Amino acid sequence: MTTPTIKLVRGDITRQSVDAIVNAANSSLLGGGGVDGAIHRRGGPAILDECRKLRASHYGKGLPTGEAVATTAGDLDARWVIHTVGPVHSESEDRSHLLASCYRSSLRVADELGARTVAFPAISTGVYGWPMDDGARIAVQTVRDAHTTVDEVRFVLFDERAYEAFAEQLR
Ligand code: AR6
Repeated sequence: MTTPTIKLVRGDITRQSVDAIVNAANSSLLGGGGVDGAIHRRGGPAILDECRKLRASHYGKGLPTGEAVATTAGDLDARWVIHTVGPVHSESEDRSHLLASCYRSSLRVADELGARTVAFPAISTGVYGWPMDDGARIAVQTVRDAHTTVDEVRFVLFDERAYEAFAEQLR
């Protein structure tokens, strides 16, 4: 157990070559827009097949917010996709612990799988409305504090603003 090396990459998470790609999913596990849509499109139907089976066997009520579960990565250049459900941002309630839990749970699943390199998107900062600076702070802090057998965590940021927000946290 150690703390992983953190790398920042600007680009598309579905183009990464890593052991595990983390998906910012929703609790249905049946796909959606954003990263989720991109992963299912490029990864092909094997991922959705396994998600459906997981729903039937374990998550009839959906995967709870902050938890994570792995499937095959289908046609992606990875061994696994780890699906996690970020919290929807709220002005009236502090849900930071749930966002931190996404990163922690995903790393725990990665440990169980034996994944050494893991790519994360900026969970909850798209459709789920989390402010980018705060999302970056929680992501970097949580990974820095993690005890894991993962060697490298790669944050894959889609645009310059996201990249800068994460870079600021590493300065
Ligand atoms: N690679 C890397 N980052 C990306 C990519 C990509 N290909 N595409 C988008 N992003 P989002 P959420 C960035 O909306 O906020 C889905 O419908 C994006 O710019 O994908 O957790 C699910 O099914 C943003 O910064 O995830 C859920 O219903 C970040 O990834 C819901 O959206 C996350 O944006 C989850 O919302």
